[in-house]
Amino acid sequence: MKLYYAPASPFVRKVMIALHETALLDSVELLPVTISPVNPGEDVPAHNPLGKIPCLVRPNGAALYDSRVITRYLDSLSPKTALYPDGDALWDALTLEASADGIMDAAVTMTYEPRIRPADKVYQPYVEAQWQKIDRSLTTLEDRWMAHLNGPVNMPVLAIAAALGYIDFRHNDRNWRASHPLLATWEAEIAKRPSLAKTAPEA
Ligand SMILES: N[C@@H](CCC(=O)N[C@@H](CS)C(=O)NCC(=O)O)C(=O)O
Repeated sequence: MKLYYAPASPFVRKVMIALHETALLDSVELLPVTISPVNPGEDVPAHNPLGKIPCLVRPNGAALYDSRVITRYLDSLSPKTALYPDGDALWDALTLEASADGIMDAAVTMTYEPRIRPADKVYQPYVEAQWQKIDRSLTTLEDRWMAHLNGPVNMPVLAIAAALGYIDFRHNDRNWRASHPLLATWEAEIAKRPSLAKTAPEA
């Protein structure tokens, strides 16, 4: 299998976490790419018309995207691990993962906005609205999801940790820990897990 990859992408990190958790890292060739919404290059769109990573190319040449499809595929290849719960618990788990992905989407948009637009075209209220999405989500995690986060470690729980890691990596100036102490305490502990420690983005 081949994975179109960039170490700074939180969505790619989800896949890397899943590869560590399932012990499938050796079965994947990492293909580093540098892309952006205005410069997708040629390789990624040839497999994913959306031009986004992560994109996993299976041995038969068929591509899988997006991150939550790839993580579920990797889980299916590894019967000994359970990255997703069975039964009714699946729906909450998928909603938690959607929260992580939504936080990442907003945080990645905040990163792209000043990088891609000329300085005089950056629309700051749009950037602030992205942060509000994140801030509301972190509050909701503390209000409603701590039991899940402190329960069995599965892919959605790890995805939340990856989302917080990306905020630290790109938007540390927002100081999210000050207003979300429960999450801060939780994050400090789970960040020690090898699949997270080995995939942390480096400045
Ligand atoms: N929903 C997608 C989001 C993937 C995504 O936005 N990846 C970013 C990199 S962090 C990307 O490829 N951006 C290029 C673009 O938006 O065209 C997933 O879960 O994989």
